[in-house]
Amino acid sequence: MTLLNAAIIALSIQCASAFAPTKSSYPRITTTTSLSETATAFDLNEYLASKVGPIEQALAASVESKIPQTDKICEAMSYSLMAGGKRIRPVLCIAACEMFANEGAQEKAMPTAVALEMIHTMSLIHDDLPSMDNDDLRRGKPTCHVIYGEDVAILAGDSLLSTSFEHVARETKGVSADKIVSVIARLGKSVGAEGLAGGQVMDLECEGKPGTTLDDLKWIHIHKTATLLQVAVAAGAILGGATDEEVAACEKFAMDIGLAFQVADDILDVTASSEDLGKTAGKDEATDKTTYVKLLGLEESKKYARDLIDEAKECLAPFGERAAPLLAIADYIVDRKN
Ligand code: GRG
Repeated sequence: MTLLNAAIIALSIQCASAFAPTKSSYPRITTTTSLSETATAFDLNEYLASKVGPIEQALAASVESKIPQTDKICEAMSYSLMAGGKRIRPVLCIAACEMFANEGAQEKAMPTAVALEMIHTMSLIHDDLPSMDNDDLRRGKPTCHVIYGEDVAILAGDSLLSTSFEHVARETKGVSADKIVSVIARLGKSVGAEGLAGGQVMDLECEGKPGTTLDDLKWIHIHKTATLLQVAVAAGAILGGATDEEVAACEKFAMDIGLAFQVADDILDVTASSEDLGKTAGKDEATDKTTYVKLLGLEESKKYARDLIDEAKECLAPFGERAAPLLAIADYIVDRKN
């Protein structure tokens, strides 16, 4: 560990509470959806504040150790799962479910919302490992392997992944078995070769490789980032009782916001501080990573992200005012500061 990394970790431990998942992690946005017929004043902050508390509670309960022998692995899982984070994927899942279900949407979607955050956290733990991105700071805290060692961190990630599927299967209530199976299949696909793992391998292959194209970059980010956001929205829609056609519209929406999410991430890497991000800023440039900012420039990247969001929002036009939370989250994705 370099002296600089040790200093960052010491500072981050002191500042950890500043990054805790509070309402203030989100910018205050009052958004008006631009779809003329459904224009709705919608307070995203109020919405997020009402969702994040129950999500945090469900997350904490999902990794409690039940026997002394599992205390260590559960502590490592909980350390990363409960380290903060914007909880975008769980919120998207619940919001999509609410768009279709007339009652009990949050209860129906919560186990999948938890599973999505478990999978996402697993990917962050593994992404930060010395053999991958080798990072010491995540969500404003030292990374899992810095605290628990590489061996336990790998196992904590693995355990979060397998527990995510178990959690959906065991805990989802009031939804038919075929819908639950469809959700689990989608979650599984989003992690494998056509999801996180495939995207990460392509990313590693392109690292420092001259000639990486926009198409390569798009493939990487669709699989590393957008696919899990897509599953979050599609799963919520399925659990809420959407038809196949409605699920397809949600998937198109989510793919666009997922890609925009990653373009925004590339932008934040050059425009935000490590303190704001809760992870090492400027890492992409330091490691000569191909990013949207590198290929398109800062201004063009901002325009691309905004265009994707506008396109995404059109997909939800058929759902009228019920789409207001998802439309507001779409705007937040490109307006966020961390
Ligand atoms: C082990 C099977 C297996 C797969 C993992 C390591 C890996 C393969 C993939 C890496 C995926 C990765 C880290 C993608 C980046 C996604 C991204 C934009 C993360 C930041 O998400 P935010 O901003 O973070 O939602 P918070 O902390 O707010 O949750």
